[in-house]
Amino acid sequence: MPSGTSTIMRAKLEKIQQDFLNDISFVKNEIDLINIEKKYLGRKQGQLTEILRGLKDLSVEQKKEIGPLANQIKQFIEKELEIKQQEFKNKINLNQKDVDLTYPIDKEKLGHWHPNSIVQYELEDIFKSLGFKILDGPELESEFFNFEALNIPADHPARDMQDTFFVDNGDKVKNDNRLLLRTHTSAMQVRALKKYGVPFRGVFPGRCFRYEAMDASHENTFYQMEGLMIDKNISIANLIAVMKVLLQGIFKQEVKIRLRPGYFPFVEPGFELDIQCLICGGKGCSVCKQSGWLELLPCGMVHPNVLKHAGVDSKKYSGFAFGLGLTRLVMMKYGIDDIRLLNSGDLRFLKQF
Ligand code: FA5
Repeated sequence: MPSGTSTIMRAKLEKIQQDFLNDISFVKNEIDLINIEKKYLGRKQGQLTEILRGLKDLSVEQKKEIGPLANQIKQFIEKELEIKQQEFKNKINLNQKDVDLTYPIDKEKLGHWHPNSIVQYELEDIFKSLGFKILDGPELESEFFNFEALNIPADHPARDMQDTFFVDNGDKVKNDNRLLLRTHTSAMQVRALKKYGVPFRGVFPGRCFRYEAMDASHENTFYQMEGLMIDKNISIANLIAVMKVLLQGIFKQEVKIRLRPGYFPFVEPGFELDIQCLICGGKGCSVCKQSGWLELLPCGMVHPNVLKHAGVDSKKYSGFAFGLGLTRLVMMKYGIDDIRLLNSGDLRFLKQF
């Protein structure tokens, strides 16, 4: 065979590789793939097969030079074909068996926050900006933290105002303390002070329970958000300032409020902060019991006996606490005229938020 033969064959092999790379870049389906395989590796007319077949006519020297190159290109083509084949298989699995990627998403079915949570998180943001901690507390609470630590001993008539569900836990638990479903988030006051000490500012949102007759504004399960601020020289002026920031932040409109004396054994003095009913505009309806006003934010200056239970020196420190009716606030903010809708789980109602 003439000496220029190996140069020509080398050029042919390089062209085959180039053409193959070009062809494979346009492959769209498995049929294209089969045709390419035939074109280069087909037994009868495959371009590379013909070269390999011709190797036998070369001299030993030429075989040594062209043989390995031809085999290398053959392996390269086989490998590329295999990779492409696997890609097609994966695509078929994904489209036909597992998931239809083209199926339109039904936006209606996406979940969202419950209105209680929306308002709770808005409030938390307001209080965080005022430097308050956000704390969670137990719903199954001890009689001590729910009543005694709050200056409400066992025989105190104030217990009648917050009848609740006691848990039957057999014998009396540690410290003669029964467990109950907490009636208010005030149960967190002494817990928080014992844990963090003073000065302290924090809010405690959470679920409360009471054994009582249900109507448009009373549930047996509802949410409150307690607030507590203890420091040196805290007065009623600080309490009123914080209440104003809270109400403006949440309603984003002027709301009429009234402050009147209120009795709670754990504050002295104590107040009831009412807002004018936003359902009827103050005219009177079933939500405000025809009075035009709704009890929303009882509050007051923390009683020295509560501070004593928390190990805080009431001669040096004072402060205020409030117990916001979170569920009632949600009703006012969204114009909901029956509290029972909020726990109903009725999607026709919940989807509106
Ligand atoms: C208390 O629970 C006191 N712990 C509040 C407090 C805290 C006073 C700190 C002083 C200092 P009261 O029982 O009034 O107070 O409840 C507070 C608020 O929770 C009410 O104004 C009302 O908005 C809401 N609330 C009370 N009972 C129910 C109920 N059954 N259903 C829905 N909301 C209720």
